[in-house]
Amino acid sequence: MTTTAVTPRIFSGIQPSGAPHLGNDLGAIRNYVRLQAEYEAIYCIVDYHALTSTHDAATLRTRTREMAATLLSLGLDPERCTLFVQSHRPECTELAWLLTTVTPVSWLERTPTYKEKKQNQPDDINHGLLTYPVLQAADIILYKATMVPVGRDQAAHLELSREIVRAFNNRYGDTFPEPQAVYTEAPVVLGTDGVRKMSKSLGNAIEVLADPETVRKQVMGMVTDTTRALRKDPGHPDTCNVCQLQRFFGDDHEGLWEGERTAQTGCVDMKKLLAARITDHYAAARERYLELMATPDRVDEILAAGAERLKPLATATMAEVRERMGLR
Ligand code: AQP
Repeated sequence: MTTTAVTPRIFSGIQPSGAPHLGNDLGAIRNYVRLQAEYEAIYCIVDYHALTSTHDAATLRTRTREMAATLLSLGLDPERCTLFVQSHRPECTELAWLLTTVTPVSWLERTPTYKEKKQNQPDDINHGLLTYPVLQAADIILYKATMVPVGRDQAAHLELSREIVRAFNNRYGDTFPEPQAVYTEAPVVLGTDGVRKMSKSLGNAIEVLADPETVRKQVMGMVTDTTRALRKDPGHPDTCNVCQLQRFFGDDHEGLWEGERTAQTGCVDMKKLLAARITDHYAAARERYLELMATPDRVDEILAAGAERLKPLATATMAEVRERMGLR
């Protein structure tokens, strides 16, 4: 008997580890919004995951609600998708433990994000960082999701999820479908340093719902075309992060790029324009966000309803898994 899910179901998680940025939106959230119209969509604020780097209870609670309000203001519709908090549906932690027994430690140790985190937080290399991809696999397959909208930085994790699924299915019979990553046109958004991926924790982010002055400062601090020493030097829009971002905030980027190439436009002009366009683009979402944060009970209700809606699915998967693994 095969129990592979038939209905295409998508799942994705986002950490409440700080203010959401352009990388989160262009790399993942835009796809969350688009795909909720076509598929059964489940989106999760992964607070268990955030505990691997956030250790202050009040901060985590606040950021979790802020992340929910952000996602709703950017276009998630609770009528069309299920939005919930990871720890409100804790079956994933039991499943994660069971999955650790089919996951070789060597798979986890070679994960690029684990290696990066070891460098970024050398005084706090906790066990959760190592087993992060197992919990992530559990998050996805608890709901038998087959599509996972993520940024490219998650590619290795997704591959690991697939390997874990194969290992489980080989040992206990066909239980879970293999999830596939779904990318946007901007699978990797570089940070303001122009080198590393934009990240909440690296101090190189442009926050999508920050006030206009904060956005302006973050954009004006961007590293531009490093080969362009003088204003009269021709620019290289193909490698300039500011020029690349213009693609997502207007349909005139070809013209703007030509201005760079012919040195009619300077890097500072481009940054001012980008900052103004980002602020305009997110103005309505920012307003919705402020409204939602003024009615926090409404946000909490949506999250509670989301977790409740998922209960039958989570319970059914766990019953099946326990049966297959011989747990009585
Ligand atoms: N720079 C990026 N470009 C494209 N996609 C990105 N994502 C994150 N940064 C970029 C995607 O956003 C989704 C949610 O990410 P997350 O918050 O769960 O985890 P993350 O990738 O670790 O994001 P950060 O900002 O780098 O968080 P911290 O600093 O806390 O580790 C994911 O789909 C991710 O791919």
